[in-house]
Amino acid sequence: MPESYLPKGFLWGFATASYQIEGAPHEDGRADSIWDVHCRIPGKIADGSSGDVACDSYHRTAEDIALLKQCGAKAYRFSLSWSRMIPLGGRNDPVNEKGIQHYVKFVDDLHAAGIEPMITLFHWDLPDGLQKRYGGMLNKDEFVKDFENYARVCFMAFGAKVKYWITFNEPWCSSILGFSTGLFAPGRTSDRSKSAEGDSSTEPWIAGHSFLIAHGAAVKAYRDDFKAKDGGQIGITLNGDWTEPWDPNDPADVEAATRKLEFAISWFGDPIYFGKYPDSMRKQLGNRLPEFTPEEIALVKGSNDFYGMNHYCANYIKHKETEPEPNDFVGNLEILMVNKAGDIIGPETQSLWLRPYPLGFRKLIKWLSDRYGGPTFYVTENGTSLKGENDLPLDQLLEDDFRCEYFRGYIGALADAHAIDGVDVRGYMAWSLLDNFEWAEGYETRFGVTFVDYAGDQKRYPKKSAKVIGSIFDQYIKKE
Ligand code: GCO
Repeated sequence: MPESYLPKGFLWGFATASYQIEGAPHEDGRADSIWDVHCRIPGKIADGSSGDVACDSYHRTAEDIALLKQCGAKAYRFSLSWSRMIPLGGRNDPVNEKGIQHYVKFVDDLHAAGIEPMITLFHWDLPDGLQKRYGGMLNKDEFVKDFENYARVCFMAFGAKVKYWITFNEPWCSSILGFSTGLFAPGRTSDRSKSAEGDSSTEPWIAGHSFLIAHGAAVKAYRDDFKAKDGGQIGITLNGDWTEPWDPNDPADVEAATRKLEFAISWFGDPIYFGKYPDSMRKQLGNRLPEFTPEEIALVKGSNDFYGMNHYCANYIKHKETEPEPNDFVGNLEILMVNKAGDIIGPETQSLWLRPYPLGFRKLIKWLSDRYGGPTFYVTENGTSLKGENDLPLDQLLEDDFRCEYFRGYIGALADAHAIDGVDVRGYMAWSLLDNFEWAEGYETRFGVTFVDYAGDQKRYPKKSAKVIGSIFDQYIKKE
């Protein structure tokens, strides 16, 4: 037994997202989401692919549950496709009974297998109807009402069967990648070579504000009308990488490293825990960052039963001497893989942005715990791609030692954060159960503990990591 440990009853399992795994885009009444539309625009997805088939999980729920069981998973975090539940998305649009029944059965099947469901309401796939009707997240008032209505439909459909609810997954990604760089749906940006529409200097901040208010409204709905009888908890999932100063002896780099965390995480975390945006953001963005009304503060402040944390990697941060560009969204700084002393933050993976650095996980969760007064954490995603994995022959690909090491390092770091630093963490969902549609990178980047043979009828083959991860948790989780 290692010195560090995770608490008794620790909930571990895997995470996925509807558009990345389900396929069946037009079955049983589902309508387009903004991702269906985005994938049809030439040049948006690296390999020209889409989520049309993906892992075909819509038809293979039994197989996926069998994989979870085989790994020993205690929980499964998945997202609902809003376009299956309410195909056109809005509060006056019809609810799709077939879509609801699909997920209700899935939740029942998970329970029958002894696996706890954790539901994400929104993992980026907004019904396209709402994008077309009023600009989606850019129209706060409409979006908030429609999201609250959708959330209520879900709370009602699942009742006490679901104890863990996540409103939004990574609103940073939806806001910045969807409305600043334009890499993700709906693909809006000031860069006219990429999109005919968009204003990167204002839209991401407007979208982010809408997410916060919609989160607050859904949480209020749950607390007012469902929590007492259904007994669940609700929170938001925020992503963020750890930051180290490029030159630890330069106070400007040290400050920039913190500012990067504030722009990436506290943008959402501070309103939820303190009722305001970080000063560093207000200073740089001025009135491009929306103001909260007193009613909005009342909705948003205190709106997390738990903190859902997605975390993958770390970077070195170097301050900039120049004035911030109007489209800057990181806090006027450079993000680097190598520091002043020439140290590399971590080994390469298939994802340009992802360099593993397990100690950064411990440092970040401690930083968050200190800043936000010791909330309960559920790690809702953590995992890695492997450089060149997709090019390997199957037998080698299944021996994913790099991924096993990643999980050993990161889960060990989490156990240190709990046992030594006193962080209250109660669960961990690895990303991901399956190789799947990796957004703008298509199918070339794999994150699964299960290989999915896209050329061979979506057949699933567990990798070594699928077998190893349970033994790592066994080592760390206290038995009594
Ligand atoms: C994320 C996403 C996942 C990604 C994963 C790997 O929430 O960023 O939830 O959808 O696939 O992060 O890039």
